[in-house]
Formats: sequence, structure tokens, C-alpha cells
Amino acid sequence: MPTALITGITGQDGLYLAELLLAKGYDVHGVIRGQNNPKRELVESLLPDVRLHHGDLTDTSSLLRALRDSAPDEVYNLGAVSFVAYSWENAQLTTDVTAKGVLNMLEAVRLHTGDDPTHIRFYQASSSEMFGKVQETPQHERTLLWPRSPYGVSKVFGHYMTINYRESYGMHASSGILFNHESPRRGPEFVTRKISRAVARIKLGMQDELVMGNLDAERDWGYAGDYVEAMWLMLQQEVADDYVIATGETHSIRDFLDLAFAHVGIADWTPYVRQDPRFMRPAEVDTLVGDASKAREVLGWKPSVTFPELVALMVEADLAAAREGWK
Ligand code: NDP
Ligand code: GDR
Repeated sequence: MPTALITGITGQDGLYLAELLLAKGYDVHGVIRGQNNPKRELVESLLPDVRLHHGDLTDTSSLLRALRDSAPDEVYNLGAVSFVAYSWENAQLTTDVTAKGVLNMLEAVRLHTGDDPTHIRFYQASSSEMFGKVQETPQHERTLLWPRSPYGVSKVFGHYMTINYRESYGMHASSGILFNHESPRRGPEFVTRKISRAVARIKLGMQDELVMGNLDAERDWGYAGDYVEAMWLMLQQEVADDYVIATGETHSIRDFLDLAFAHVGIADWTPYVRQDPRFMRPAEVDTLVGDASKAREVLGWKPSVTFPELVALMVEADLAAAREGWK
């Protein structure tokens, strides 16, 4: 039975990936940070077979301990300060975790594996935010990176450090350049979940307004369950490499609002939505759309959930959660 260690196991992707690997018969371990982490209970109730190890990406010795105690064949480095807006307010923390944390994990794996650095297969969660002010459309693996936030800059560091460890030490280290992917488990601070939650609550009379930032930004949105499958596929390849994972379609925030409100029978959402400069960013990533043809050809990966299906499943989940909260 293969063994996997996941950082960021309490996050959206960590939960889906752990479920996927358990279903494939893996022994799954996760790194959980902080004293009395409130999300520990969530992981333990959803995934009782996962073994948790205390650790933090800013503390290399804790990562070495987690590696020693789990003895993984595969390491998925998903841990990060991942909210772009927050990264301006906490640029140093973001750099420590999202940039330097990758180096710490790579170094821990290198030290742990000693003479045989290929012994562990490593996945780095890179991001379409690295394309930032896009230099070509659609974006692919060789598109010039131009990050627009402390988060994006940190991801570029982690991306190149992963490539560097592959080239320097022969590590089986792959980097997935994933475009936005969403689900009912998405944190409520991200725009899709903020909308799906508000739409459900407005429909049920529990909220009367949704306060938003830039409605013209465009994103290539997919379903998180599909994207964790791509992570796993990357580590099953003989040769480590980098892959863009995306749907190839882009939609604006307005498109998401249209479909989400329409799903609950509201044709005109303008009376409910207000824009506030508080949610505008110092530098915006205006539009992203990915070219995942390499992943399709080499990994045989393609997305299974369409944009309208994604919006519907998120609104439905939030309607159910809101009704549950009523009881
Ligand atoms: P989440 O924000 O849902 O999860 C982030 C995870 O990182 C949480 O488990 C969090 O733990 C953990 N974490 C934060 N700080 C530390 C730290 N100092 N040490 C160890 N772990 C830490 O992110 P997602 O699941 O959405 O994304 C997973 C990864 O993929 C992230 O690296 C993200 O940047 C990247 N990514 C995500 C995309 C997306 O669209 N979702 C697209 C491209 C890349 P805790 O619960 O304790 O806070
Ligand atoms: P993003 O996701 O920054 O793309 O990063 P987010 O959902 O936060 O923003 C997407 C776009 O929506 C605009 N927007 C708003 N965003 C939020 N959060 N709240 C609002 O009220 C709002 N109004 C408009 C934003 O300006 C932006 O243009 C996500 C994260 O998961 C990263 O970790 C990941 O790397 C990238 O996706 C790919």
C-alpha cells in the first residue's frame, strides 16, 4: 500500500485529495499546524483513517519529523497562505509560508531521503496567479510569469525552487500550475463561495445584500474534485514535469452572479449586489484562461464538471447548509 503525506490537509484540496488517495488504497498522512487547530475535528470526522502529524511549513524540523513518522512514497505540498487579497496585508507571512515553506519542504525531503532523492515523489501546488498580468492567451507551461501580488510572487519562488531541486538533485518533483478550482468546500472568503453562500441566504431571507469588489475580473474556474485527480496523475508519471490544469474557458464574476442568482429564480441581481472599494485589490489579475493540452495528452486528464454545473452544485450545497442551520 503506497503512503502519502499531505500538507494543507485541512484546506479544500487537502480534503478532496485525501479522499481520493484513501479510495485508491493509500495510507494517508497529513500535516496539521498550530495548537488546538479548530479544523482538526473536521478532518478527523470526515477522514477518520488519515493520520495527522503536527507541523508547520515555517518549521523544517517539524517537517522532517512528519516525514520520519509517516515514511511517505509521495508528498503533496498543498499548504500555503492562499488568499490573494490577504497576501498584501501580510506579505512577509505569505513569503515565509507560501514561498520559503516550499524550500523548507523540499529541503526536508532531500535530507530525509539521503542518498536516494528519487525515493519520494513530490508535488508542488503552483498557481495560475503566477501569470498575473498575462503575457499571452491562453496561458501554458512556457508562458512568461508576471505575478501581481505577494502571493503570486511567492508561488513563483516555490515553482522555480521545485524545478531547481528536480534539476539539481534529480528529485521526482512536479509542479501543477492549477487554475482556480472551486467546490462547496471552498473557503467563504473566495469569490465563488462568497457568492453561492450569499445567494442561498438571500433566497431564504437570511441576508439582503452582497458586497463585492471588481465584477469584471475573469477566471478559468473548474471543480476541485477533478483537479486533485490531476495532482495524483502527475506523481504516477515516470518522469517528473510541470503541467497546466485548467478548463480552457473563462468567465467573469458577473457571469457567476448571473448563473448563481438565476439558479434560485432571481433574474436581476443588481438590487442585491453593491460594490465597495474595500474588496478591490492594489493590483488586479484581470483575466486568466489556461491551455491544459499537455495534461490532456500526457496525463489523459480532462475536467468533468462544466461551469454551469459547478455554479449549480455550489448554490445547492449552500442552500442545504443554510436550511440545515435553520433547524
Ligand atoms: P486552502 O486555503 O483551502 O488551504 C490552505 C492550507 O494550507 C490549509 O490546510 C492551511 O492550514 C494550510 N497552511 C496555512 N499555513 C500553513 C503553515 N504555516 N504550515 C502548514 N500549513 C499551512 O487552499 P486550497 O486547498 O484551495 O489550495 C491548496 C493549495 O493549492 C494552496 O497551496 C493554494 O495556494 C494552491 N492553489 C489553489 C488553487 C485553488 O483554486 N484552490 C489554484 C492554484 C493553486 P490551516 O487550516 O491550519 O489554516
Ligand atoms: P483568486 O480568487 O484571487 O483568483 O485566487 P478569489 O476568488 O479570491 O478572487 C477571484 C477574483 O474575484 C474578484 N473579486 C472578489 N474576490 C473576493 N475574494 N471577494 C470579493 O468580494 C470579490 N469581488 C471581486 C477578485 O478581485 C479576483 O479578481 C484563488 C486562490 O485560491 C489562490 O490561492 C489560487 O492560487 C488562485 O485562485 C488560482
